Amino acid sequence: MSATLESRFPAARKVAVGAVVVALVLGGLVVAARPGPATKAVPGVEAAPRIEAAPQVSRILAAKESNFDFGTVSMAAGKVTHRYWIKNTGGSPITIRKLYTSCMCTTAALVKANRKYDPYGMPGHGFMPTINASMAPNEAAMVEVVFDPAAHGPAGIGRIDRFVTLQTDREPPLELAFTALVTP
Ligand SMILES: [Cu+2]
Repeated sequence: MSATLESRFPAARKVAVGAVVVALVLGGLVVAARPGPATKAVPGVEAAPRIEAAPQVSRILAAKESNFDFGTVSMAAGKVTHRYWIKNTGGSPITIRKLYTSCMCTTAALVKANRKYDPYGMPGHGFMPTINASMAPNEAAMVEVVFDPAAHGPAGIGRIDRFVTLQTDREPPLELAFTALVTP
């Protein structure tokens, strides 16, 4: 585009560069001529409060770790697995209604009390199977996540971020995240 412009109008580029230089010089003069920033506090106006990090939400269904980094994952080496520990920290049972992932390259299964609830994938065409697994107070379980680095082919090379979501009958969904750097 610029090459075409230049060949048609050889002077166009020089004019554009000149305009930028003039703008910068004028801008610099304006800034230099301006009085320094007002540091005096305006009476009656308090400084904006510092924005603190969001408080930790105490969850009933809690994850021991909700972020995991696989590090470098090779497409040639095949699928990788990570297990997240989750626990019902409440005083009454909680039901995991749905379990799903953010992408077709990722599946997640719930493993608890020697039972494995199918690996679930990304919801497709509005269909999201119900898992309905109840967890007793203090009961722990594992969410077994399998990531296939080759699922996207060569287009999948690079840094990836994926999520696994658990919906319960009691509180906002629990999200488990992972990252990886996919190499050929
Ligand atoms: Cu994917």
